[in-house]
Parts: sequence; C-alpha cells; structure tokens
Amino acid sequence: MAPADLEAATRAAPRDAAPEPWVGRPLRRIEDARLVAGAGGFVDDHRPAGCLHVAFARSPHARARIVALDLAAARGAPGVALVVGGADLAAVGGPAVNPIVPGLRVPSCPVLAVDEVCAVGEAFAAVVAATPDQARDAAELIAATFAPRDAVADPATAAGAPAALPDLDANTAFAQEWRAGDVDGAFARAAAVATVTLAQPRVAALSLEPRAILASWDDVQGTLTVQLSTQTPHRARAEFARLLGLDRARVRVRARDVGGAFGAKASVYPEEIAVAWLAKTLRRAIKWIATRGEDMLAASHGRGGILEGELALAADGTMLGLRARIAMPLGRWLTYSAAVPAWNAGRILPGPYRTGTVDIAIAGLVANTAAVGIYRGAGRPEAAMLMERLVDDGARRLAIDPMALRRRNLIPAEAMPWRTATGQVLDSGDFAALLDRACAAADYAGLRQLQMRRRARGDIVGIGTALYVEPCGNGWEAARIRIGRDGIATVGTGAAAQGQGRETAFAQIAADALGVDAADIRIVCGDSDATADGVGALASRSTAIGGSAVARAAEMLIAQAVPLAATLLQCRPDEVAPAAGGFALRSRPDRRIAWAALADAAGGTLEAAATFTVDGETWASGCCIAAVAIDRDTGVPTIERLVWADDAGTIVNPLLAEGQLVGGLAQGLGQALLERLVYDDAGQLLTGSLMDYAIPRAADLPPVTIVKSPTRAATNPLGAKGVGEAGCIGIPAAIVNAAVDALAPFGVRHLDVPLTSESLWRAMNATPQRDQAGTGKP
Ligand code: SMO
Repeated sequence: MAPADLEAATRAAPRDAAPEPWVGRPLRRIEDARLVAGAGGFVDDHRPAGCLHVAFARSPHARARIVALDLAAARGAPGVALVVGGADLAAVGGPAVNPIVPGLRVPSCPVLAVDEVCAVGEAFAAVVAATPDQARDAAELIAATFAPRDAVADPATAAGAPAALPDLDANTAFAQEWRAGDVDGAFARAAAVATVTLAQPRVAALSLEPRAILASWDDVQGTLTVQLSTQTPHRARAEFARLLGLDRARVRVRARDVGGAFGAKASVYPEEIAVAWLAKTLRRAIKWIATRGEDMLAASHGRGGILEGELALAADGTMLGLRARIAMPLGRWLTYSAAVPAWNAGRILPGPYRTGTVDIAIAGLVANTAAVGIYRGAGRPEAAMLMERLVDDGARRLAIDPMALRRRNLIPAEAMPWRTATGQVLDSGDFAALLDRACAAADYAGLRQLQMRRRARGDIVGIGTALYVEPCGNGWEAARIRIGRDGIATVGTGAAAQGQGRETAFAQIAADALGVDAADIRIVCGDSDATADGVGALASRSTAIGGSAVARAAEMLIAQAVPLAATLLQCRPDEVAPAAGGFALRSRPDRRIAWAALADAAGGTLEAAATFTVDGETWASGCCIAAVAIDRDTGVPTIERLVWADDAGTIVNPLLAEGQLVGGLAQGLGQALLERLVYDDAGQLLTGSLMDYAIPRAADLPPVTIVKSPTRAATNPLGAKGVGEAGCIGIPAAIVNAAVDALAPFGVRHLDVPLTSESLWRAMNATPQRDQAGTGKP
C-alpha cells in the first residue's frame, strides 16, 4: 500500500457504530428473498445437462430370501444406462453408526439387499436411465423371486400394540442402565406410586423436499461433488469418501437449501450411497429424488418407543425415586444416531426435578421395518411425556394439585449447575420462574375455577402441564472467517441449515463479533468446503455451539488484525481498540482503519478458522400449559388455550426463535393429535401416503401465548441455548395431560398419542376402565 493510500485508509471513517448490538434484533430472514422468489437451491433445482436418473426396486416383503433376480428385461428397456443388483455393490460398506452407548451391535446394512430383504421397501436393485420415468418404468421390469421368511415384528407398531415392554432378546442392539441411590428403599417407603406406560406410534419426518441427491463425478479432477439434502454435509463427505475409497479432499458435499430435515437427514442412506457409487462408476452426474411414498416407506421414522415408568412419592409430594424401562425401535438398519433417542430419553428422564434416586434402563430393538432414527427432539419428547404423565398420575393419587407437586420438586435456580442422578450437568435454568410465568400467563387458578364451573354444566374440559429440558448438543463445531479488500466478511460454518434462518442469525453473531454491519457478512453453510470439518445442524446445537465457533473465529481474526492495525496506525498494539467497521486508536477514535484496508495491507485477505468445543452441555427448558375440551358425542378435541414459557437463553433473533417454537409446536401437535405410521402384522406399511397419514395444517394450529423467561447459558460465550426441538418436547405432553385430566371423571387414567377423536370417544365410552399399566393398582 502506498503511503498516501495508507494515510487515506487510516483517516477514512468507516460507517458509524451500530447503535445497538445485532444480536437480539428481529432481523428479517436474509434467506427469504431467494426462497419466496422461487430462486432457492434445493437439490432438484440443480439440472445439469446429461444427468442420469435412478429408480430403485424395493422389497414387497418384510423379510424374504431373494431366490432369483432377473435384470435382463430392465436392462433392455428404453433409456436405460445401467441396472445393478445387490451383488454388484456387495463390497461397498454400509452407513457408520455413532457408538454413543456401550456394546452397540450393528446389523449389517448392504447398500442394496444381496441375498435377503429385511423390510418392506428395502431396495435390492437400481436402474440408471436417461429420465426419472424411464428409470421407474424399467425398475418395474425387474423380476425377483422371493421366499418369504418369518419377520421380527416391531413391538410398538404391530397391530394391537402391547401395553407392556417386550422381553429383551436377541433383537436387542444395545442396552444401558443408570442407577443411583436406594431405589427399592424409596419405593418401600412411598406414600404413593405413580405408574405410566406409553406406547408411542412411529411418525414420519415429512420434509418439503424428500431425500434428494445429485452426485457428479469429475473425471478430469477425480473428484465427487454431491448436492445432498442433508443436515450434516461434513459427515456425508466422510461417509462417501470412506465408502468409495476416496480421499476426503476429493469429495465435496453441498446443501444450498434443505426444506426441512428434522433428524431424518443426519445420516447417509443406503440409496444415497448407491447413487454416489453409480456416479463414480459411470463417471457421470446421477440424480435421485425420492417420492413422498419412498420417504414414508424407507426414510427413517421417528419415535415408536414403549416406555414404562414408576414414580415413588412421599405424602407431601416429594419425589423419592424413579424407575423406568424404555425400549426404542430401530428397524432393520441403524442410522448414524440410531441410539440417540433411547440414550437421550434415559439420561434426561428426571427432567427439571430433583429426584436423586433412579433406576432407568434403555434398550434399542431391531425389527423388520424401516429404520427409526432421531426425529425433532430425539428422546427428549419421550422423556418429557413419561415424566410429566408420572407427575400428573402421582398428583391424582395423592390428591395434590399437579402444579403444586411440580413446584415442590423443581431444581432451584440457585443450585445450578446441577448434577442429575443420571450424571448430566444442567448448566442453567430457572424452572420455578418458568412455571410461575406460565401459570400467570394462563391464569392457572382461574382456569381451574372455570373448569369446575364448566364440568358442573356438563363440559368435558381438562388442564395439562409439562415442564421440559432440552439438552443442546455436546462436542464442537467449526467456523472460518475471511475478509477481503471489499470489506465483506465471508463466514463459513459447519452448522448447516435446514430452514432455520442460519444465514440471518449467524450474520448477526458475526456482525457483533467483528464490529461490522450485518449487511457486510456472507454466511456460507451447507458446504463441506465452508470449513475444514464440521458437525452439522442437529440436536438444537447450532446457535449455542456453531454460533460460538463463529464468535471464536472472529476473536482469532481480531487477534491477527490488531498488530497489523497498530503498524498502519503507527502505534503499539495495546493502543488499538475495536471500532465500528474495524479498529481505531484508543486515544484518538477518529484515527481509524477499516477491515477492508487491513485485508488490503495483509495482501488481499485476512482469514481465521476456529473450533468451539462446548464445556459440558447447554440446557434449554420450558413449561407448557394446555387447556383442552373434548366433545361428548364425537370425541373431537379442541385446544382452547396454550401457554408456553421457554428459556432459550440469549435470543439472537426473536423472529427466528419464535418461528422455531411455532414450527416445533405444529410438529408436536401432529404427534399429539394426528400422526401415526402403521404396519400390519405382516410388516406391510399401511400408511404409505398423505392420504392415510394426517399432518396438521395451518388451520389446525391453536392460538399460542409465548412468554419469555430466559436465563443465560453458562456453557458458551453467547449465553445461547437451543430452541428448535422445544415444541415437540413440551407441547404433546401438556396436551395429553390435559386430555387425561378432561376424561378423569370417566375413570380414564392414561391416553396414548395420537389423541384422535376415535380414541377419545372410545376412552369415554369404555366400561370398565382398563388398567393401563397392568399393575393392578387403579
Ligand atoms: S432430531 Mo435432530 O435433527 O437432532
């Protein structure tokens, strides 16, 4: 830089300081301009010339030996480039599994079934053709002869699901137990023992763009570029590299826009491995976009657990001990995070309560169905449902108001950080404040009085509460910041996006950290080249961990820039202070130097990369109160009131946070009232389309009152917590508690989701009442 330019650069005042921090502002989503204009970049928006398309032949049997496979007719069909069977890909391995629980046994998962199919919908052959229709037509010409075998039924989805936990046997892929304190003693001296058994249906993730992949092989460079609808691009890159025998540097995975993932796009699928292999083998661009039906049949499902719990209570409502057995279905193969729902449900079961005496056992069961994996909440909703049902059942047995029983057992805010009986360390939270604010906003006392008056005139009305905790991921995330001569900061993050508004929130975080305008930030996410490595968008972790990585990278960039700024400002580094748009002399704030000039002086670019590793875990929490009315003649439930206090710590953008809460509420509502995947006894999926699987529509959403009750997270510099899964965690439990409360005069003691009008009507009209827990204790 010439001295005259330098003089000008150090004098040119960059834009004025922001009047307030960017974090906390209700900034409109940067992403929406392209999305509402139809200019989003979903996988199917990529249409390279000469791209070939894949269709799969799928098993019609839950379990069968493949006796013969005839691919000849398909190979001769119009437009067909290649047809492969399982044997052709037998040497390619299967998806990796996170060994988060001890002794995990992983069933084999061939890319395409070789000798045996293990679930309806499992792919056993693939056709590559010029158009998607030609590929599908040819796939129908594949002639396979099957010898059906006895299938292992999924306990939770078999018709007439048992109300008790199945025997754990050879189908157990893992088991784990948490024990603390004298559990038998606690139950022996209990004044009351609450008992609850939950049988949860499986649900479908139903992202707007189904699973989708476009894999392109570059024969000159020897590289594979994959456009993938994923929430974990770096994980997918590692998987494709490992499975195809490529160096990671030669694989790039990109996900420009992902129309929802909800946990179901955090693992590579066998179909995706097949497409990547076909691209490398044919040295072409190959695309597969799943149909809605293929996703319902063969994408990973969520929930489906059977959970039994017992809560020992003293006469004053003090929790003395907690016993639980939790069995989660896994299906025929394990997704990367297959063990997480059971592990989460077990480790967080005590929730916000002080109970130090526990015996909690979990197990994961394989069966001849589609895989079951993480799904928005991933075990947290199951834990909240079991614990909060136990609390209400205990309150009924002791004739104590359920709110008073909760209040008596909450971990006090002053006790944070709190180590739970399962060894989890809650970093922050004020559960009593959440409960009080929710009660105040709902006018809980008034609601109870109104309930008495309405019951007296024949209305069927109930009030339900659920408190919840939401662990927000452990481990690390990566970020990289590069500032060029134009002063624009390009921020790469390993925290991908699936519709949360990541570009907006992270621009706010980076703008504050660098002291620049958010308009001068470009966020690059959903790209394995954005950072050297990365984890992805899951487990409510991205803002707390990924956002902190961005802040950390900014600190490192500032540390690099200060000596340079000192040279240019002709002062000592300790005389340099951050100023709007760059740095200034501490003693002479008008003597400034902008980031652009620093980048120029550094040869064109300033760059820093950082990894943030969370020390322990960040815990969000909340409290939901629901008031539900049930129609006596039809059983139709109406959610009359919904109040929700959530603690997400520091809120980066209130619009985005509320969007996440309400979106999660919609999904939680679906689980509470509507959604259920059903297999018949032969392992056939009966709910294979949106004609037989109900999801909430906009008109189904009740009004919700959201009140804030934040406490700073103690485990990350932003003080931020997760918010994306909260709606699936607390809302269903509150609604079920309200419905059980509504039907209590009918002797109803428990209801399983979904609370369809049919199931509610049957519960009202069943006599005598079934003892749900099978314990003999009414
Ligand atoms: S269920 Mo989430 O994407 O960890």
